[in-house]
Amino acid sequence: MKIAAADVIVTSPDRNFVTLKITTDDGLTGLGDGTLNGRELAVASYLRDHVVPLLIGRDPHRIEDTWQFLYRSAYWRRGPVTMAAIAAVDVALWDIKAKAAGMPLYQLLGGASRTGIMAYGHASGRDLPELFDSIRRHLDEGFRSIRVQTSVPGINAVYGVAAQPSVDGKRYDYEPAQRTPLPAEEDWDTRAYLRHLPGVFEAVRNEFGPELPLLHDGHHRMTPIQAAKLGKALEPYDLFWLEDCTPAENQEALRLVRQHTTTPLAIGEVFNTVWDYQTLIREQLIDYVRSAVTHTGGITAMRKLLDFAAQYQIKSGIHGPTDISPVGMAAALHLDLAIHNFGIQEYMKHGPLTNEVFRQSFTFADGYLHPGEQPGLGVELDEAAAEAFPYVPAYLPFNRLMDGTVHDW
Ligand code: KDG
Ligand code: MG
Repeated sequence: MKIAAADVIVTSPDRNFVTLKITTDDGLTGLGDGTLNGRELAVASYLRDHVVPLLIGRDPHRIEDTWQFLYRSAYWRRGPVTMAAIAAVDVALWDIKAKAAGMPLYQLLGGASRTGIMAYGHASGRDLPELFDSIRRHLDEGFRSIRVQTSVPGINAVYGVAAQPSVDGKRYDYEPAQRTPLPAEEDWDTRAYLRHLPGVFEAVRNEFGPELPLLHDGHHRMTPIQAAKLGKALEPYDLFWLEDCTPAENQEALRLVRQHTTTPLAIGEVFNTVWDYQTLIREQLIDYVRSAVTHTGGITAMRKLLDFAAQYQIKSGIHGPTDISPVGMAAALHLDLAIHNFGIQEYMKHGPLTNEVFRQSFTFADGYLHPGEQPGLGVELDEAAAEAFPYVPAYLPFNRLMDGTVHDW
């Protein structure tokens, strides 16, 4: 079997997505997700201009060889654009291999290690009543684990709060990339956030009881000592995890956080290789690996990363916001089902137009996702529908401290 064609499809139903479709001379097709929020066209060009010409004529079954070839022959290693492009190829080849075998992908990864994949949803509110309503709505939709984000008094716009106003007046729900010509500017005050958040979790525990798994995303905004203080303050509320408490590219910073708190820590949605985790995993400075299959070189690389983490009792918490396409989400679900050290899966539902373009076979019921039993990934791309939604420029926001200093968003 040979690769006969590889097409890069950029479509923007509810938001932008970059999809690679590989076709073999036998007529099999495979899909891979290369979406990088706010920088989509860089991956599309990397694929179209530099990777697609290298794929034609290759044996699609040689997945490891193709991965190593793309990683090493580029000379310029790592980085989100390169690793998203490699992920798109890798996942498309796994899709083809599983279709050729007539099996859902998780079977090729060793078969199911569990019957369902526990997923968490995103609840948020500008104040406690709105937050409680949002949590209740998520429970009604079947979620059994909930991420909690709230507005902070004195701050106009905070990451992850669905109902807060956007620059262009549209409601973006949990999608932070706004379709505006320039990135939206938000404000930030860490001390105000640290004062406010423990009270929110106290109120949520009082209302919903001790059992409900609760998560929170700090979105890279704290220094190590601030993160340590927050982790300690949240201990009475028994969080499932505190995510991205610092900009974690300084792995050593997590030693300080870890010394001070037993709140479990999750990190890595902006990471793209195992090297970003070396100290974090070896020194057991985190509890959950947050990388996306889409941004970390695909199934091949994520499997190795999660196997490395398993030796240190660190579990998966694969990134699954709406900027991961249904193709990337399906790849995550097959891996989640197969690995032993599964922790939890993030699940934000895509919009109705996205679901028209990407026909999916995964299911969600009573808190658990399942990738389904279709051969391959179980996602089909309706190319005619995709064509009806051309790319729309969109940017993630950024923020400034009260004195105007640019801060971590
Ligand atoms: O594109 C940025 C989003 O993927 C990110 O802000 C979402 O932090 C996020 C999360 O935990 O889902
Ligand atoms: Mg996050």
